[in-house]
Amino acid sequence: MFRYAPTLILIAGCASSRAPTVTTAALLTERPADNGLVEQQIDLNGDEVADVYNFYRERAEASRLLVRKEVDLNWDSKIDVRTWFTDDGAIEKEEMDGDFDGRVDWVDHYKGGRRVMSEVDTDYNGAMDLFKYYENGKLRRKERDAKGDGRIDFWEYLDESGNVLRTGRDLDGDGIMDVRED
Ligand SMILES: [Ca+2]
Ligand SMILES: [Ca+2]
Ligand SMILES: [Ca+2]
Ligand SMILES: [Ca+2]
Repeated sequence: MFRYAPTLILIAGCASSRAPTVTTAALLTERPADNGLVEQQIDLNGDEVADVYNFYRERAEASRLLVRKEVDLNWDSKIDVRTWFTDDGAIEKEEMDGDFDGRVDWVDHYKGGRRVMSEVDTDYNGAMDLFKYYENGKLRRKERDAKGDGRIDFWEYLDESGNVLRTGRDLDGDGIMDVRED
């Protein structure tokens, strides 16, 4: 049997580029956290274990500011998505654990609320191996560390429509492009 806490709250601070999310949720606790932040623990599925953690900075002249949000998507008590926000409420960075093993395998970096770069661990071995660069929100360059030696060995450049313009490869493992195909 579920017990619902009387507090209904709006989960604020969604990225400006996304639709706002309104959820009925139970506020479990609110307490001081590190760095002078206030930590809010929220239960979404009624088991009285926190699934969302919001970290706020109090401000004297304005309403408090959401600086970080952490979400446990699969309710195993391990955080799967962490999102950081700038002072003007835009998303700054988001990291995800897509296979729920407790290790981050995707990081998105934003500037002015727009994604500029993504790091991906495509084989979930703990090392990022795909780097995607965006301009005006569009993917324009991919870099791959296919061999997993920490050096880029494959480059792909795309035009504004997403067509591949040219590719390049490093063959001898020094991280410098040896072959280029236009
Ligand atoms: Ca829960
Ligand atoms: Ca989890
Ligand atoms: Ca992972
Ligand atoms: Ca990897």
